[in-house]
Amino acid sequence: MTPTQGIALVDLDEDGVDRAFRADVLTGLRQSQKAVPARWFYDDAGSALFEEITRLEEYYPTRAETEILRNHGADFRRLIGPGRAVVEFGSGSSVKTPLLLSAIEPGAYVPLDISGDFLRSSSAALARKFPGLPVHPVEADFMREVELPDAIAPLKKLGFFPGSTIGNMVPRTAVDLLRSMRATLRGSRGERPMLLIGMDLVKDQAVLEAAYDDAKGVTARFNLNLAERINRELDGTIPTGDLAHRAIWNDDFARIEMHLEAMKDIVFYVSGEKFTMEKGETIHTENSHKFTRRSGNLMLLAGGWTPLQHWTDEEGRFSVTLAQASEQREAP
Ligand code: AVI
Repeated sequence: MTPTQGIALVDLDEDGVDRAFRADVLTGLRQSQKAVPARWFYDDAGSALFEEITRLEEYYPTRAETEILRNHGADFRRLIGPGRAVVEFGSGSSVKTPLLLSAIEPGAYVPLDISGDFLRSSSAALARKFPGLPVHPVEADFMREVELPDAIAPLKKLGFFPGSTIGNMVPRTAVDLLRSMRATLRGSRGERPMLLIGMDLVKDQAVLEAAYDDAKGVTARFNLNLAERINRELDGTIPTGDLAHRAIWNDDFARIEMHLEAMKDIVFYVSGEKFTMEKGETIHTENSHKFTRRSGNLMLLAGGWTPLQHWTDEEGRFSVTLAQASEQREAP
């Protein structure tokens, strides 16, 4: 894979339409189980709605992970040690990132994000909070191997991937990402990078379904915003009033699935192409996988990372795992 850095990440056509968005939507809507990749949730409206979700009573993951980061700073300091370059996959949260950085005395902070604007504003805020800490934002798609700035080449690396965003990927993609993170973080002198990763845990189905179908309807608006975005950006005519938000626990795959379900037979157009949905048919918009300590460990191992330590919040709802890049060959 070619490392990415500083390339144009959003490819717009002559009408200003994001080509990758259109391709993903049209391909997804042509399938027998209609599906649109969850990464397209996050336009400005979707990102603001996600922020609102993180503050909802029912949505425990953000609070539970913050509790872990707040309570285990001394462990992180002991196991990770000072002087590492913290490479965050995503722009960083104003609460979680400072908790980690103030616990471990890092040598540098490198946020990686595909969205340049958000990356620059969150990096500037962080640099103000930690004067003296070198901050090197990199605009890149972290799903692929990324070339890190030369300035941090001498430092050992710690990858930071909070939020259980790994759970939004199907296992094959999650393992591909873990492998490319390993390639991004590996040092030239063969030192083994570390990774601190958040994973949401399997729990009572009612708690999970409520977290993805809250009483105020914010998650429903977040889900429907995807259809509205298709209408706004791709000349869509989806009758969003005829779609209902669904959050369903899939026990075989240990994941919450979000869907948009047609409440009656509908016909609509996207970028000039005609689509139909029968009453009860859905567009699958998101998977949010939940883990156990063992299933999380297995996924890390499959991606080339050896788990070292695992923490949960007091109620055992969410986990943070510290892992280290596995030796190339492990017996047996
Ligand atoms: C970003 N991601 C980890 C969230 C999750 O919990 O899967 C996205 C989300 N979807 C609905 N609510 C929150």
